[in-house]
Amino acid sequence: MIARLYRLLAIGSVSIPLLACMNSAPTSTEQNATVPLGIDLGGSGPVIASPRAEPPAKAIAPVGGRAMTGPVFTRRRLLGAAAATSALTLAPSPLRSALVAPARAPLLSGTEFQLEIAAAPINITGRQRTATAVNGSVPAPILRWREGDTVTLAVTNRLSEPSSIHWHGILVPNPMDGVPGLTFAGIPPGETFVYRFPVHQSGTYWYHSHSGFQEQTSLYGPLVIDPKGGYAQPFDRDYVVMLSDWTDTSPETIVSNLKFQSDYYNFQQRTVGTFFDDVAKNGLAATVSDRLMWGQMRMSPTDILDVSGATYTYLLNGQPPARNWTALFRPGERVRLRFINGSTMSIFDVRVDGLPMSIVQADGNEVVPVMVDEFRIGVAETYDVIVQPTADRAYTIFVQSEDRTGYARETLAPRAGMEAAIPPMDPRPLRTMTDYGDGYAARFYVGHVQYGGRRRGEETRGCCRCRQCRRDADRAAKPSRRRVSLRPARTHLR
Ligand SMILES: [Cu+2]
Repeated sequence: MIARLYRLLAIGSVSIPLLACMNSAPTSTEQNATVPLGIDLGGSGPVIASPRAEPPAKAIAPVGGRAMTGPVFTRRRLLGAAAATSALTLAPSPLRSALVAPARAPLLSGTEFQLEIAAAPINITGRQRTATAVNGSVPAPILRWREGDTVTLAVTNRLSEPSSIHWHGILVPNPMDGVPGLTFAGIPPGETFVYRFPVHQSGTYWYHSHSGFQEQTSLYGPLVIDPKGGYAQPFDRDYVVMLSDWTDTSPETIVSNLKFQSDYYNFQQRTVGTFFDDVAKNGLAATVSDRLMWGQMRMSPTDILDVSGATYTYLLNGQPPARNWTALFRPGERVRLRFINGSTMSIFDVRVDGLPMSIVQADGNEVVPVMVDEFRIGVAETYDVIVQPTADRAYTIFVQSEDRTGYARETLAPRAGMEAAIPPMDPRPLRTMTDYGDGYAARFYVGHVQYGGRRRGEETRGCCRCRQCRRDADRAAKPSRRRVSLRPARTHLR
């Protein structure tokens, strides 16, 4: 009874995404975003059983340096796909749940858009659940805009509760920002809100609901804006790679459990066994002192992500790993991959097994290209990379959760149906006191759907006043030659 009461109180009336966006951005317009798109703007394809016909989508105009040669999403293809999926809805239910047809998120480009938010059946884990879809699609359609245009988006809410769409990272007039209770009143059930604003920027971004838990239930989509002056880095193919996390558990239950017990979903706690392992390795005194220090801080070195792969299925363009979403290339082509982390609260390490990546854009901003083997992407961030596979073989795009409890993957291949080996996951990390010194602040803003927030007046370095943390804070305050790279905490150069 008390637990239930607490749960009701804990969920409260505050939109979780709203908290996250407010925490991470000082203004109503967020500056860190993610979105994909591309030549074959290969979207994603979830397992939605009953998509609706979309508003007409125009063929994608070529973008980037050289002419693009990949498939283009035309109205005819779109209608064909819609017809095929409509047929699916008529199938008997066993067939329906067995079919996990790799649909693709539709690509919508131009200046006028009609988006309809509605509940839709989805099946990621083998069990039918209800997602919050846009135009019947999960992820929501890829929107492709052009810098300098003025876009008009009529968003109709077919849910039984208020909804909204927030354009993450887009510089818009305040009333167009889409944050209920802050910049507008939200979209009541059955009503349409028309967003209209000039597009002053270019890059990869995304959009999502800012109401309740609709983002966790799949209301997120890629947003790609082509630059007026063309791309600085040429590429032949362009793909959106939207990352997300799905759970059959209701988001209300997850938040309630986490508020009740912050390590509710941590199934990797240290045990008596690891205590004796550490004694054998480090000695009794050091191990006891280590345990006392963590205990004093009421923290845990295994506290990596609040919710892990035990609860989440990690999706890439709406597809679980088994579905193997595939992006095509011809050997020698330059392939732009627009990574967007549209997950609720998962941090990922991304690599293309066997290929170096050139990072050319971060959160919609062009950067001097940086070659990396792997990069870390936090919630709501976007990174554009260019890879150039020269061999006639398949490559796995491998996306591990930070705590190594699960992964999403995609295949980059010269022909459909090919598959590359899936690498083993890296060893599970353990937090150290130093990580908390640097990472603690990040942890509290990074969750896009975060249930807390950095406490006011709290220092950004040093999680407490213990000796170790004060030492870390002192060290961090001094300039260090190691802190030179653009994003030292995220870009891992091997
Ligand atoms: Cu956002």
